[in-house]
Amino acid sequence: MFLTYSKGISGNFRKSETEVSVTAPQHLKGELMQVRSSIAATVLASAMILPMAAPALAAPDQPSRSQAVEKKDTLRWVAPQDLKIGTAVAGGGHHETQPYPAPFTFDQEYRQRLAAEFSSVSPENQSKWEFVHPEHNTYRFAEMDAIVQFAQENKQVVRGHTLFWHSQNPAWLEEGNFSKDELRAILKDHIQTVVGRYAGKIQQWDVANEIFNEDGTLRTTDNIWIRELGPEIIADAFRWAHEADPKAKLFFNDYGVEGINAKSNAYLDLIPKLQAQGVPVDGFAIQGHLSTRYGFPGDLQANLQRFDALGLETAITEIDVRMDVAAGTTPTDAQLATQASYYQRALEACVSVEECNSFTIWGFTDKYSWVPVFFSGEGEATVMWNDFTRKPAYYALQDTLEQASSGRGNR
Ligand code: 9MR
Repeated sequence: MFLTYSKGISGNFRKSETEVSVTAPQHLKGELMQVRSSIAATVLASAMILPMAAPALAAPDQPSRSQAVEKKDTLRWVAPQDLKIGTAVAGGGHHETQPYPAPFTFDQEYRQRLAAEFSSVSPENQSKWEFVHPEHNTYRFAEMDAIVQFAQENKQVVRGHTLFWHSQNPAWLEEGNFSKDELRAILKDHIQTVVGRYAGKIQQWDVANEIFNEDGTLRTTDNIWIRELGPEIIADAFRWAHEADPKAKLFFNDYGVEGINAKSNAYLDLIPKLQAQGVPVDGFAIQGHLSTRYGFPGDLQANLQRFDALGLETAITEIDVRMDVAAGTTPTDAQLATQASYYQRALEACVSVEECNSFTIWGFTDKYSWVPVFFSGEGEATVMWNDFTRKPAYYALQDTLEQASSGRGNR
């Protein structure tokens, strides 16, 4: 299922490099080979004033007023109440020879920022098949349970990710030679077990992830469910999820659908057809993995708008903006400004669309980011440096949220 490639890890911040070997998931096959990662050896003191422990907050969407002095500078504080501002919770990924960090379990500053800055959290890998269902009859819920509990304690919503995907499936499933009936039963059991466990505690589920190819055709070869059970199984996945948690909003989620193109057109075509059959689809989510190598997708807002016009919720679910950074160098001011403008324009697009209610960044600090592990020569894709200090991109988001709050009202 995985291919092997090599990468270098700098033991100190963009200094020495050591070649090691890691595996890349199927869905990134062919995309990435030589990669480089920079990880700060030490965490510097934060410039922000924050409480020592992740607090239990008083209001459903914002920190309590009594902590206003410390908190009102954060993203969730300045965001409009009807817009969730989220992040992936790092952990559980494919960094086999560089054990993927799970900072949520040990990094207190990470946890404090996670609580203080965000009103929505997404398990980066901890609710994917491979992680949560490692053996046929074994579920592994501890990590996801902890994230959901943390979210509840900090008045955050959770985006579940994901139930129906071609990647990060366990070997027992992909190589199991199951009959069609068995596969169908396995999928139903998985969806109802996982969604049912967290019923009432998940705001949005990415039910189906990345089901289309770039040309708008269904992934009929690499998606085991579509290949073995036919496209009709997509509707069943949504139905089973809805049965297990009628309150959760159920989404399609994909990358490469930021603009109006063959892939996003395919979703625009599919979703109304499913809805006409009574299939409970609530939303369309755009991941937003961007690179400054390419222009900003200027039709993002128009694209979101046409899904909104169908009566769907929309969301940006995984945005990051990577840039070219040679080993031993730091991004230039111009690079940082370009990155900031991409984040800002994406957020502006979302806030301009009525039912775009959730904007999630795929990790908030370069200290824990999937990007340099997967993209050779690119990195620095998040809004905070390794030491949690804020980049121009952070302030661009903060300013945009502040403006959106006055525009959308309801503070
Ligand atoms: O960030 C995730 C990383 O830790 C994993 O190793 C990787 C493996 O596929 O998946 C990353 O998250 C992906 C997300 O689940 C779906 N959209 C693309 C994301 C980046 O690959």
